[in-house]
Amino acid sequence: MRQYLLFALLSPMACVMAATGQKGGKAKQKVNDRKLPNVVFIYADDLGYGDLECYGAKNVQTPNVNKLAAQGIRFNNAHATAATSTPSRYSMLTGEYAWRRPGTDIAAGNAGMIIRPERFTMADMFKGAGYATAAIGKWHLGLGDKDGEQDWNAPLPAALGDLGFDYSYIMAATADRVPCVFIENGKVANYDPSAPIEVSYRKPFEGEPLGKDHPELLYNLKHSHGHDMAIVNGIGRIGYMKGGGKALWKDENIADSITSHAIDFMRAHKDEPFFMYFATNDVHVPRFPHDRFRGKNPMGLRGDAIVQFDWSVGQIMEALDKLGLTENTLIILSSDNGPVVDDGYADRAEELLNGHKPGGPLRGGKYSAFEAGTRIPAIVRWPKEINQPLVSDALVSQIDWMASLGSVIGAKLPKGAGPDSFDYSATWLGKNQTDRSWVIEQASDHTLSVRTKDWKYIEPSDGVKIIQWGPKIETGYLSTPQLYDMTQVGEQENLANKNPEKVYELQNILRHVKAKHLKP
Ligand code: NG6
Ligand code: CA
Repeated sequence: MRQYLLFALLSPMACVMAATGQKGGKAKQKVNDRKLPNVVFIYADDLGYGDLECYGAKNVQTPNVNKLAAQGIRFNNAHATAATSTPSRYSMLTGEYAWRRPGTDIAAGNAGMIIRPERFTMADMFKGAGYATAAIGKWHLGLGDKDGEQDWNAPLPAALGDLGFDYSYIMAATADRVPCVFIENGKVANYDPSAPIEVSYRKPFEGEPLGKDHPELLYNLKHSHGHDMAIVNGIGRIGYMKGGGKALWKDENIADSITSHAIDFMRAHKDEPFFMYFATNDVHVPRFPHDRFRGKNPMGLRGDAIVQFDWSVGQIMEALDKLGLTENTLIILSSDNGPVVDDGYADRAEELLNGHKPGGPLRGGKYSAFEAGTRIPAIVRWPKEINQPLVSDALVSQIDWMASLGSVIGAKLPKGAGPDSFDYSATWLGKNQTDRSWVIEQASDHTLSVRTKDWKYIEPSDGVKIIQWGPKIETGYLSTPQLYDMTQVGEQENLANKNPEKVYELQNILRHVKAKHLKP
């Protein structure tokens, strides 16, 4: 994104650097005296509002996340923009609501790049301000120019470098989708020339056994719905795949692998400001954590995956400590969407909950228009600036990270960049508890909701009431308007008929947001 370097050169921080003769932000200043903080996103997958001990989880210990929360701001009313991964991540990284863009729903592993190279992203913003940038872990926003036309045996023509990430070590989509290999800077990591890779989401490859025909080969995990195509590491996947050889991942090593790459990146860039988007596979399906976590938690594999996530968080924190970077590193820990229990594998997550509520007291779950779909845990720690730990009740949305962090680092965004993102940095840093006037939430069938501090309006939808393909989740879809009093937990009583003025008011907000990039 060369055109944006100009903006970097014009940004206040870049001017300071130019004046002091520092090149590209590679300041030799002491880290803690530096103006620009390192920024680390720890982005969990499908981790629910009730899944962490510091959010009230009872059957699982998350000491590292607890510690992070105790040293920073823990948000009680934070929202992702969508109830599934691809649109949620698209919105967060571009500052534009995904529902404005066709083609931003749950992506296949061979989807072409969904954020197009010309688009200004959060990573471009950091890069432009002199940061070293990295994306590590789950990507799920497509790779290469076109759907289904990647040659996985050669460098991909369009990859994360075009979106502002200097370094990337990613899974193309999700762990339950082929290709089951890591991609490092646009090339398959550990590429095995003796096993060329082919991927299709249309037809199986001759001679490759499929999960649906060969349950005996599913030695690590069996599916409960879907996930019966390619078999990799004794687990059925979505999509067909051939080859890979020694490049194929082992699910039990994914957390170790991405965590060690994250630590290597931070170490390599300890003397300059860095932005690291660290997106874990935990706690998405297939849940198959490392042996040292497996079988330890009373909730089974889903609990083990939460513990493994907490371990990754602890490793990042410890590495920052060792590198002397803790003080001036801003960490944001959050999740891309709400929780799901059975999402397609027979991991006994449902039976073993033992009273644990992944969505806490909230109604619905992943995919859903109800609150548990998009209300997520969110913790911010930045010891240099946040010296008063706080539990914040402010209404906040991940859509604002771009503008808020841009304001923190003094970045100038080009015209039209991050059009739906607004500066709520004071709220995100706990300087005040100013609520966003409203947040917009997108359910998996694109039903939109408008949530204010006290009210929520869900627009009419013809979708089914309960998800039909497996997880027993209430979608929150209804063919007539719904209005809930959010001072009451659980979205129980639809007040739309009793309070038509409020319905009208929230409908009006939605109408205006749909029409233009309305400031909240
Ligand atoms: C669904 C998958 C589910 C999960 C989800 C995406 C089936 C039956 N279900 O289609 O397992 O992969 O897509 O999850 O295949 S997300 O968190 O990445 O959005
Ligand atoms: Ca997700």
